[in-house]
Amino acid sequence: MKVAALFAAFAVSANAFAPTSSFTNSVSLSAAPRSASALQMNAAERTYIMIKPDGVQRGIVGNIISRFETKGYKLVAMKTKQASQELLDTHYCDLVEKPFFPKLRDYMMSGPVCCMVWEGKEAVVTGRKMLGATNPLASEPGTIRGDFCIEVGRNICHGSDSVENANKEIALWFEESELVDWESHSKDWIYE
Ligand code: RTP
Ligand code: MG
Repeated sequence: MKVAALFAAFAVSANAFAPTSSFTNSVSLSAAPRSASALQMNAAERTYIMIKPDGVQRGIVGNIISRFETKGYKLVAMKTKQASQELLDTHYCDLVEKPFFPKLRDYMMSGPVCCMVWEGKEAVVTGRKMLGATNPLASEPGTIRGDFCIEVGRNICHGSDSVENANKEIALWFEESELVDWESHSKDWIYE
């Protein structure tokens, strides 16, 4: 009997130190302005991040992955790929009429790209902040472009600019079966 009581007491105290379940508890314990489903949707937001051929050639892939990992985002898919002209025409469909587009397409086809899907709360807008401004000379130090490049035509990494475009780009570059739905063991240490 004494052993059982001791075990029960230990279970209660151990529970006090355990991280709480992220989404359900944060919604029920606080007067959060968003609904549980909105919070869950937000935490599952996905962005398409693509390291361009210069980033791959210069060996910056690991550093960029590390930034997204250590921020707390979850890697849902990753692969290297040689982009085709058709794929790039679709991906940059809003830029095909721009005078710089032929150069952009040649640059993007000059070697393999590294395609990734990262998931987490506000992944799209935060991914863009982590990338920095399109022109690397205008990018803040500490951002990917601010730290690693100089020219707009060699700006090493792409990031989706809206949730809508992220979903389109993910569907363009990945098969549905390549997106892995998994639960991070760190989630309760990243989200309250
Ligand atoms: P990205 O799509 O690659 O993430 O870049 P972004 O949103 O910051 O910029 P966007 O306007 O979408 O331009 C796409 C890429 O085209 C090249 N660019 N060159 N020469 C130029 O004036 C010029 N402007 C844009 C850059 O590589 C830019 O990232
Ligand atoms: Mg863009």
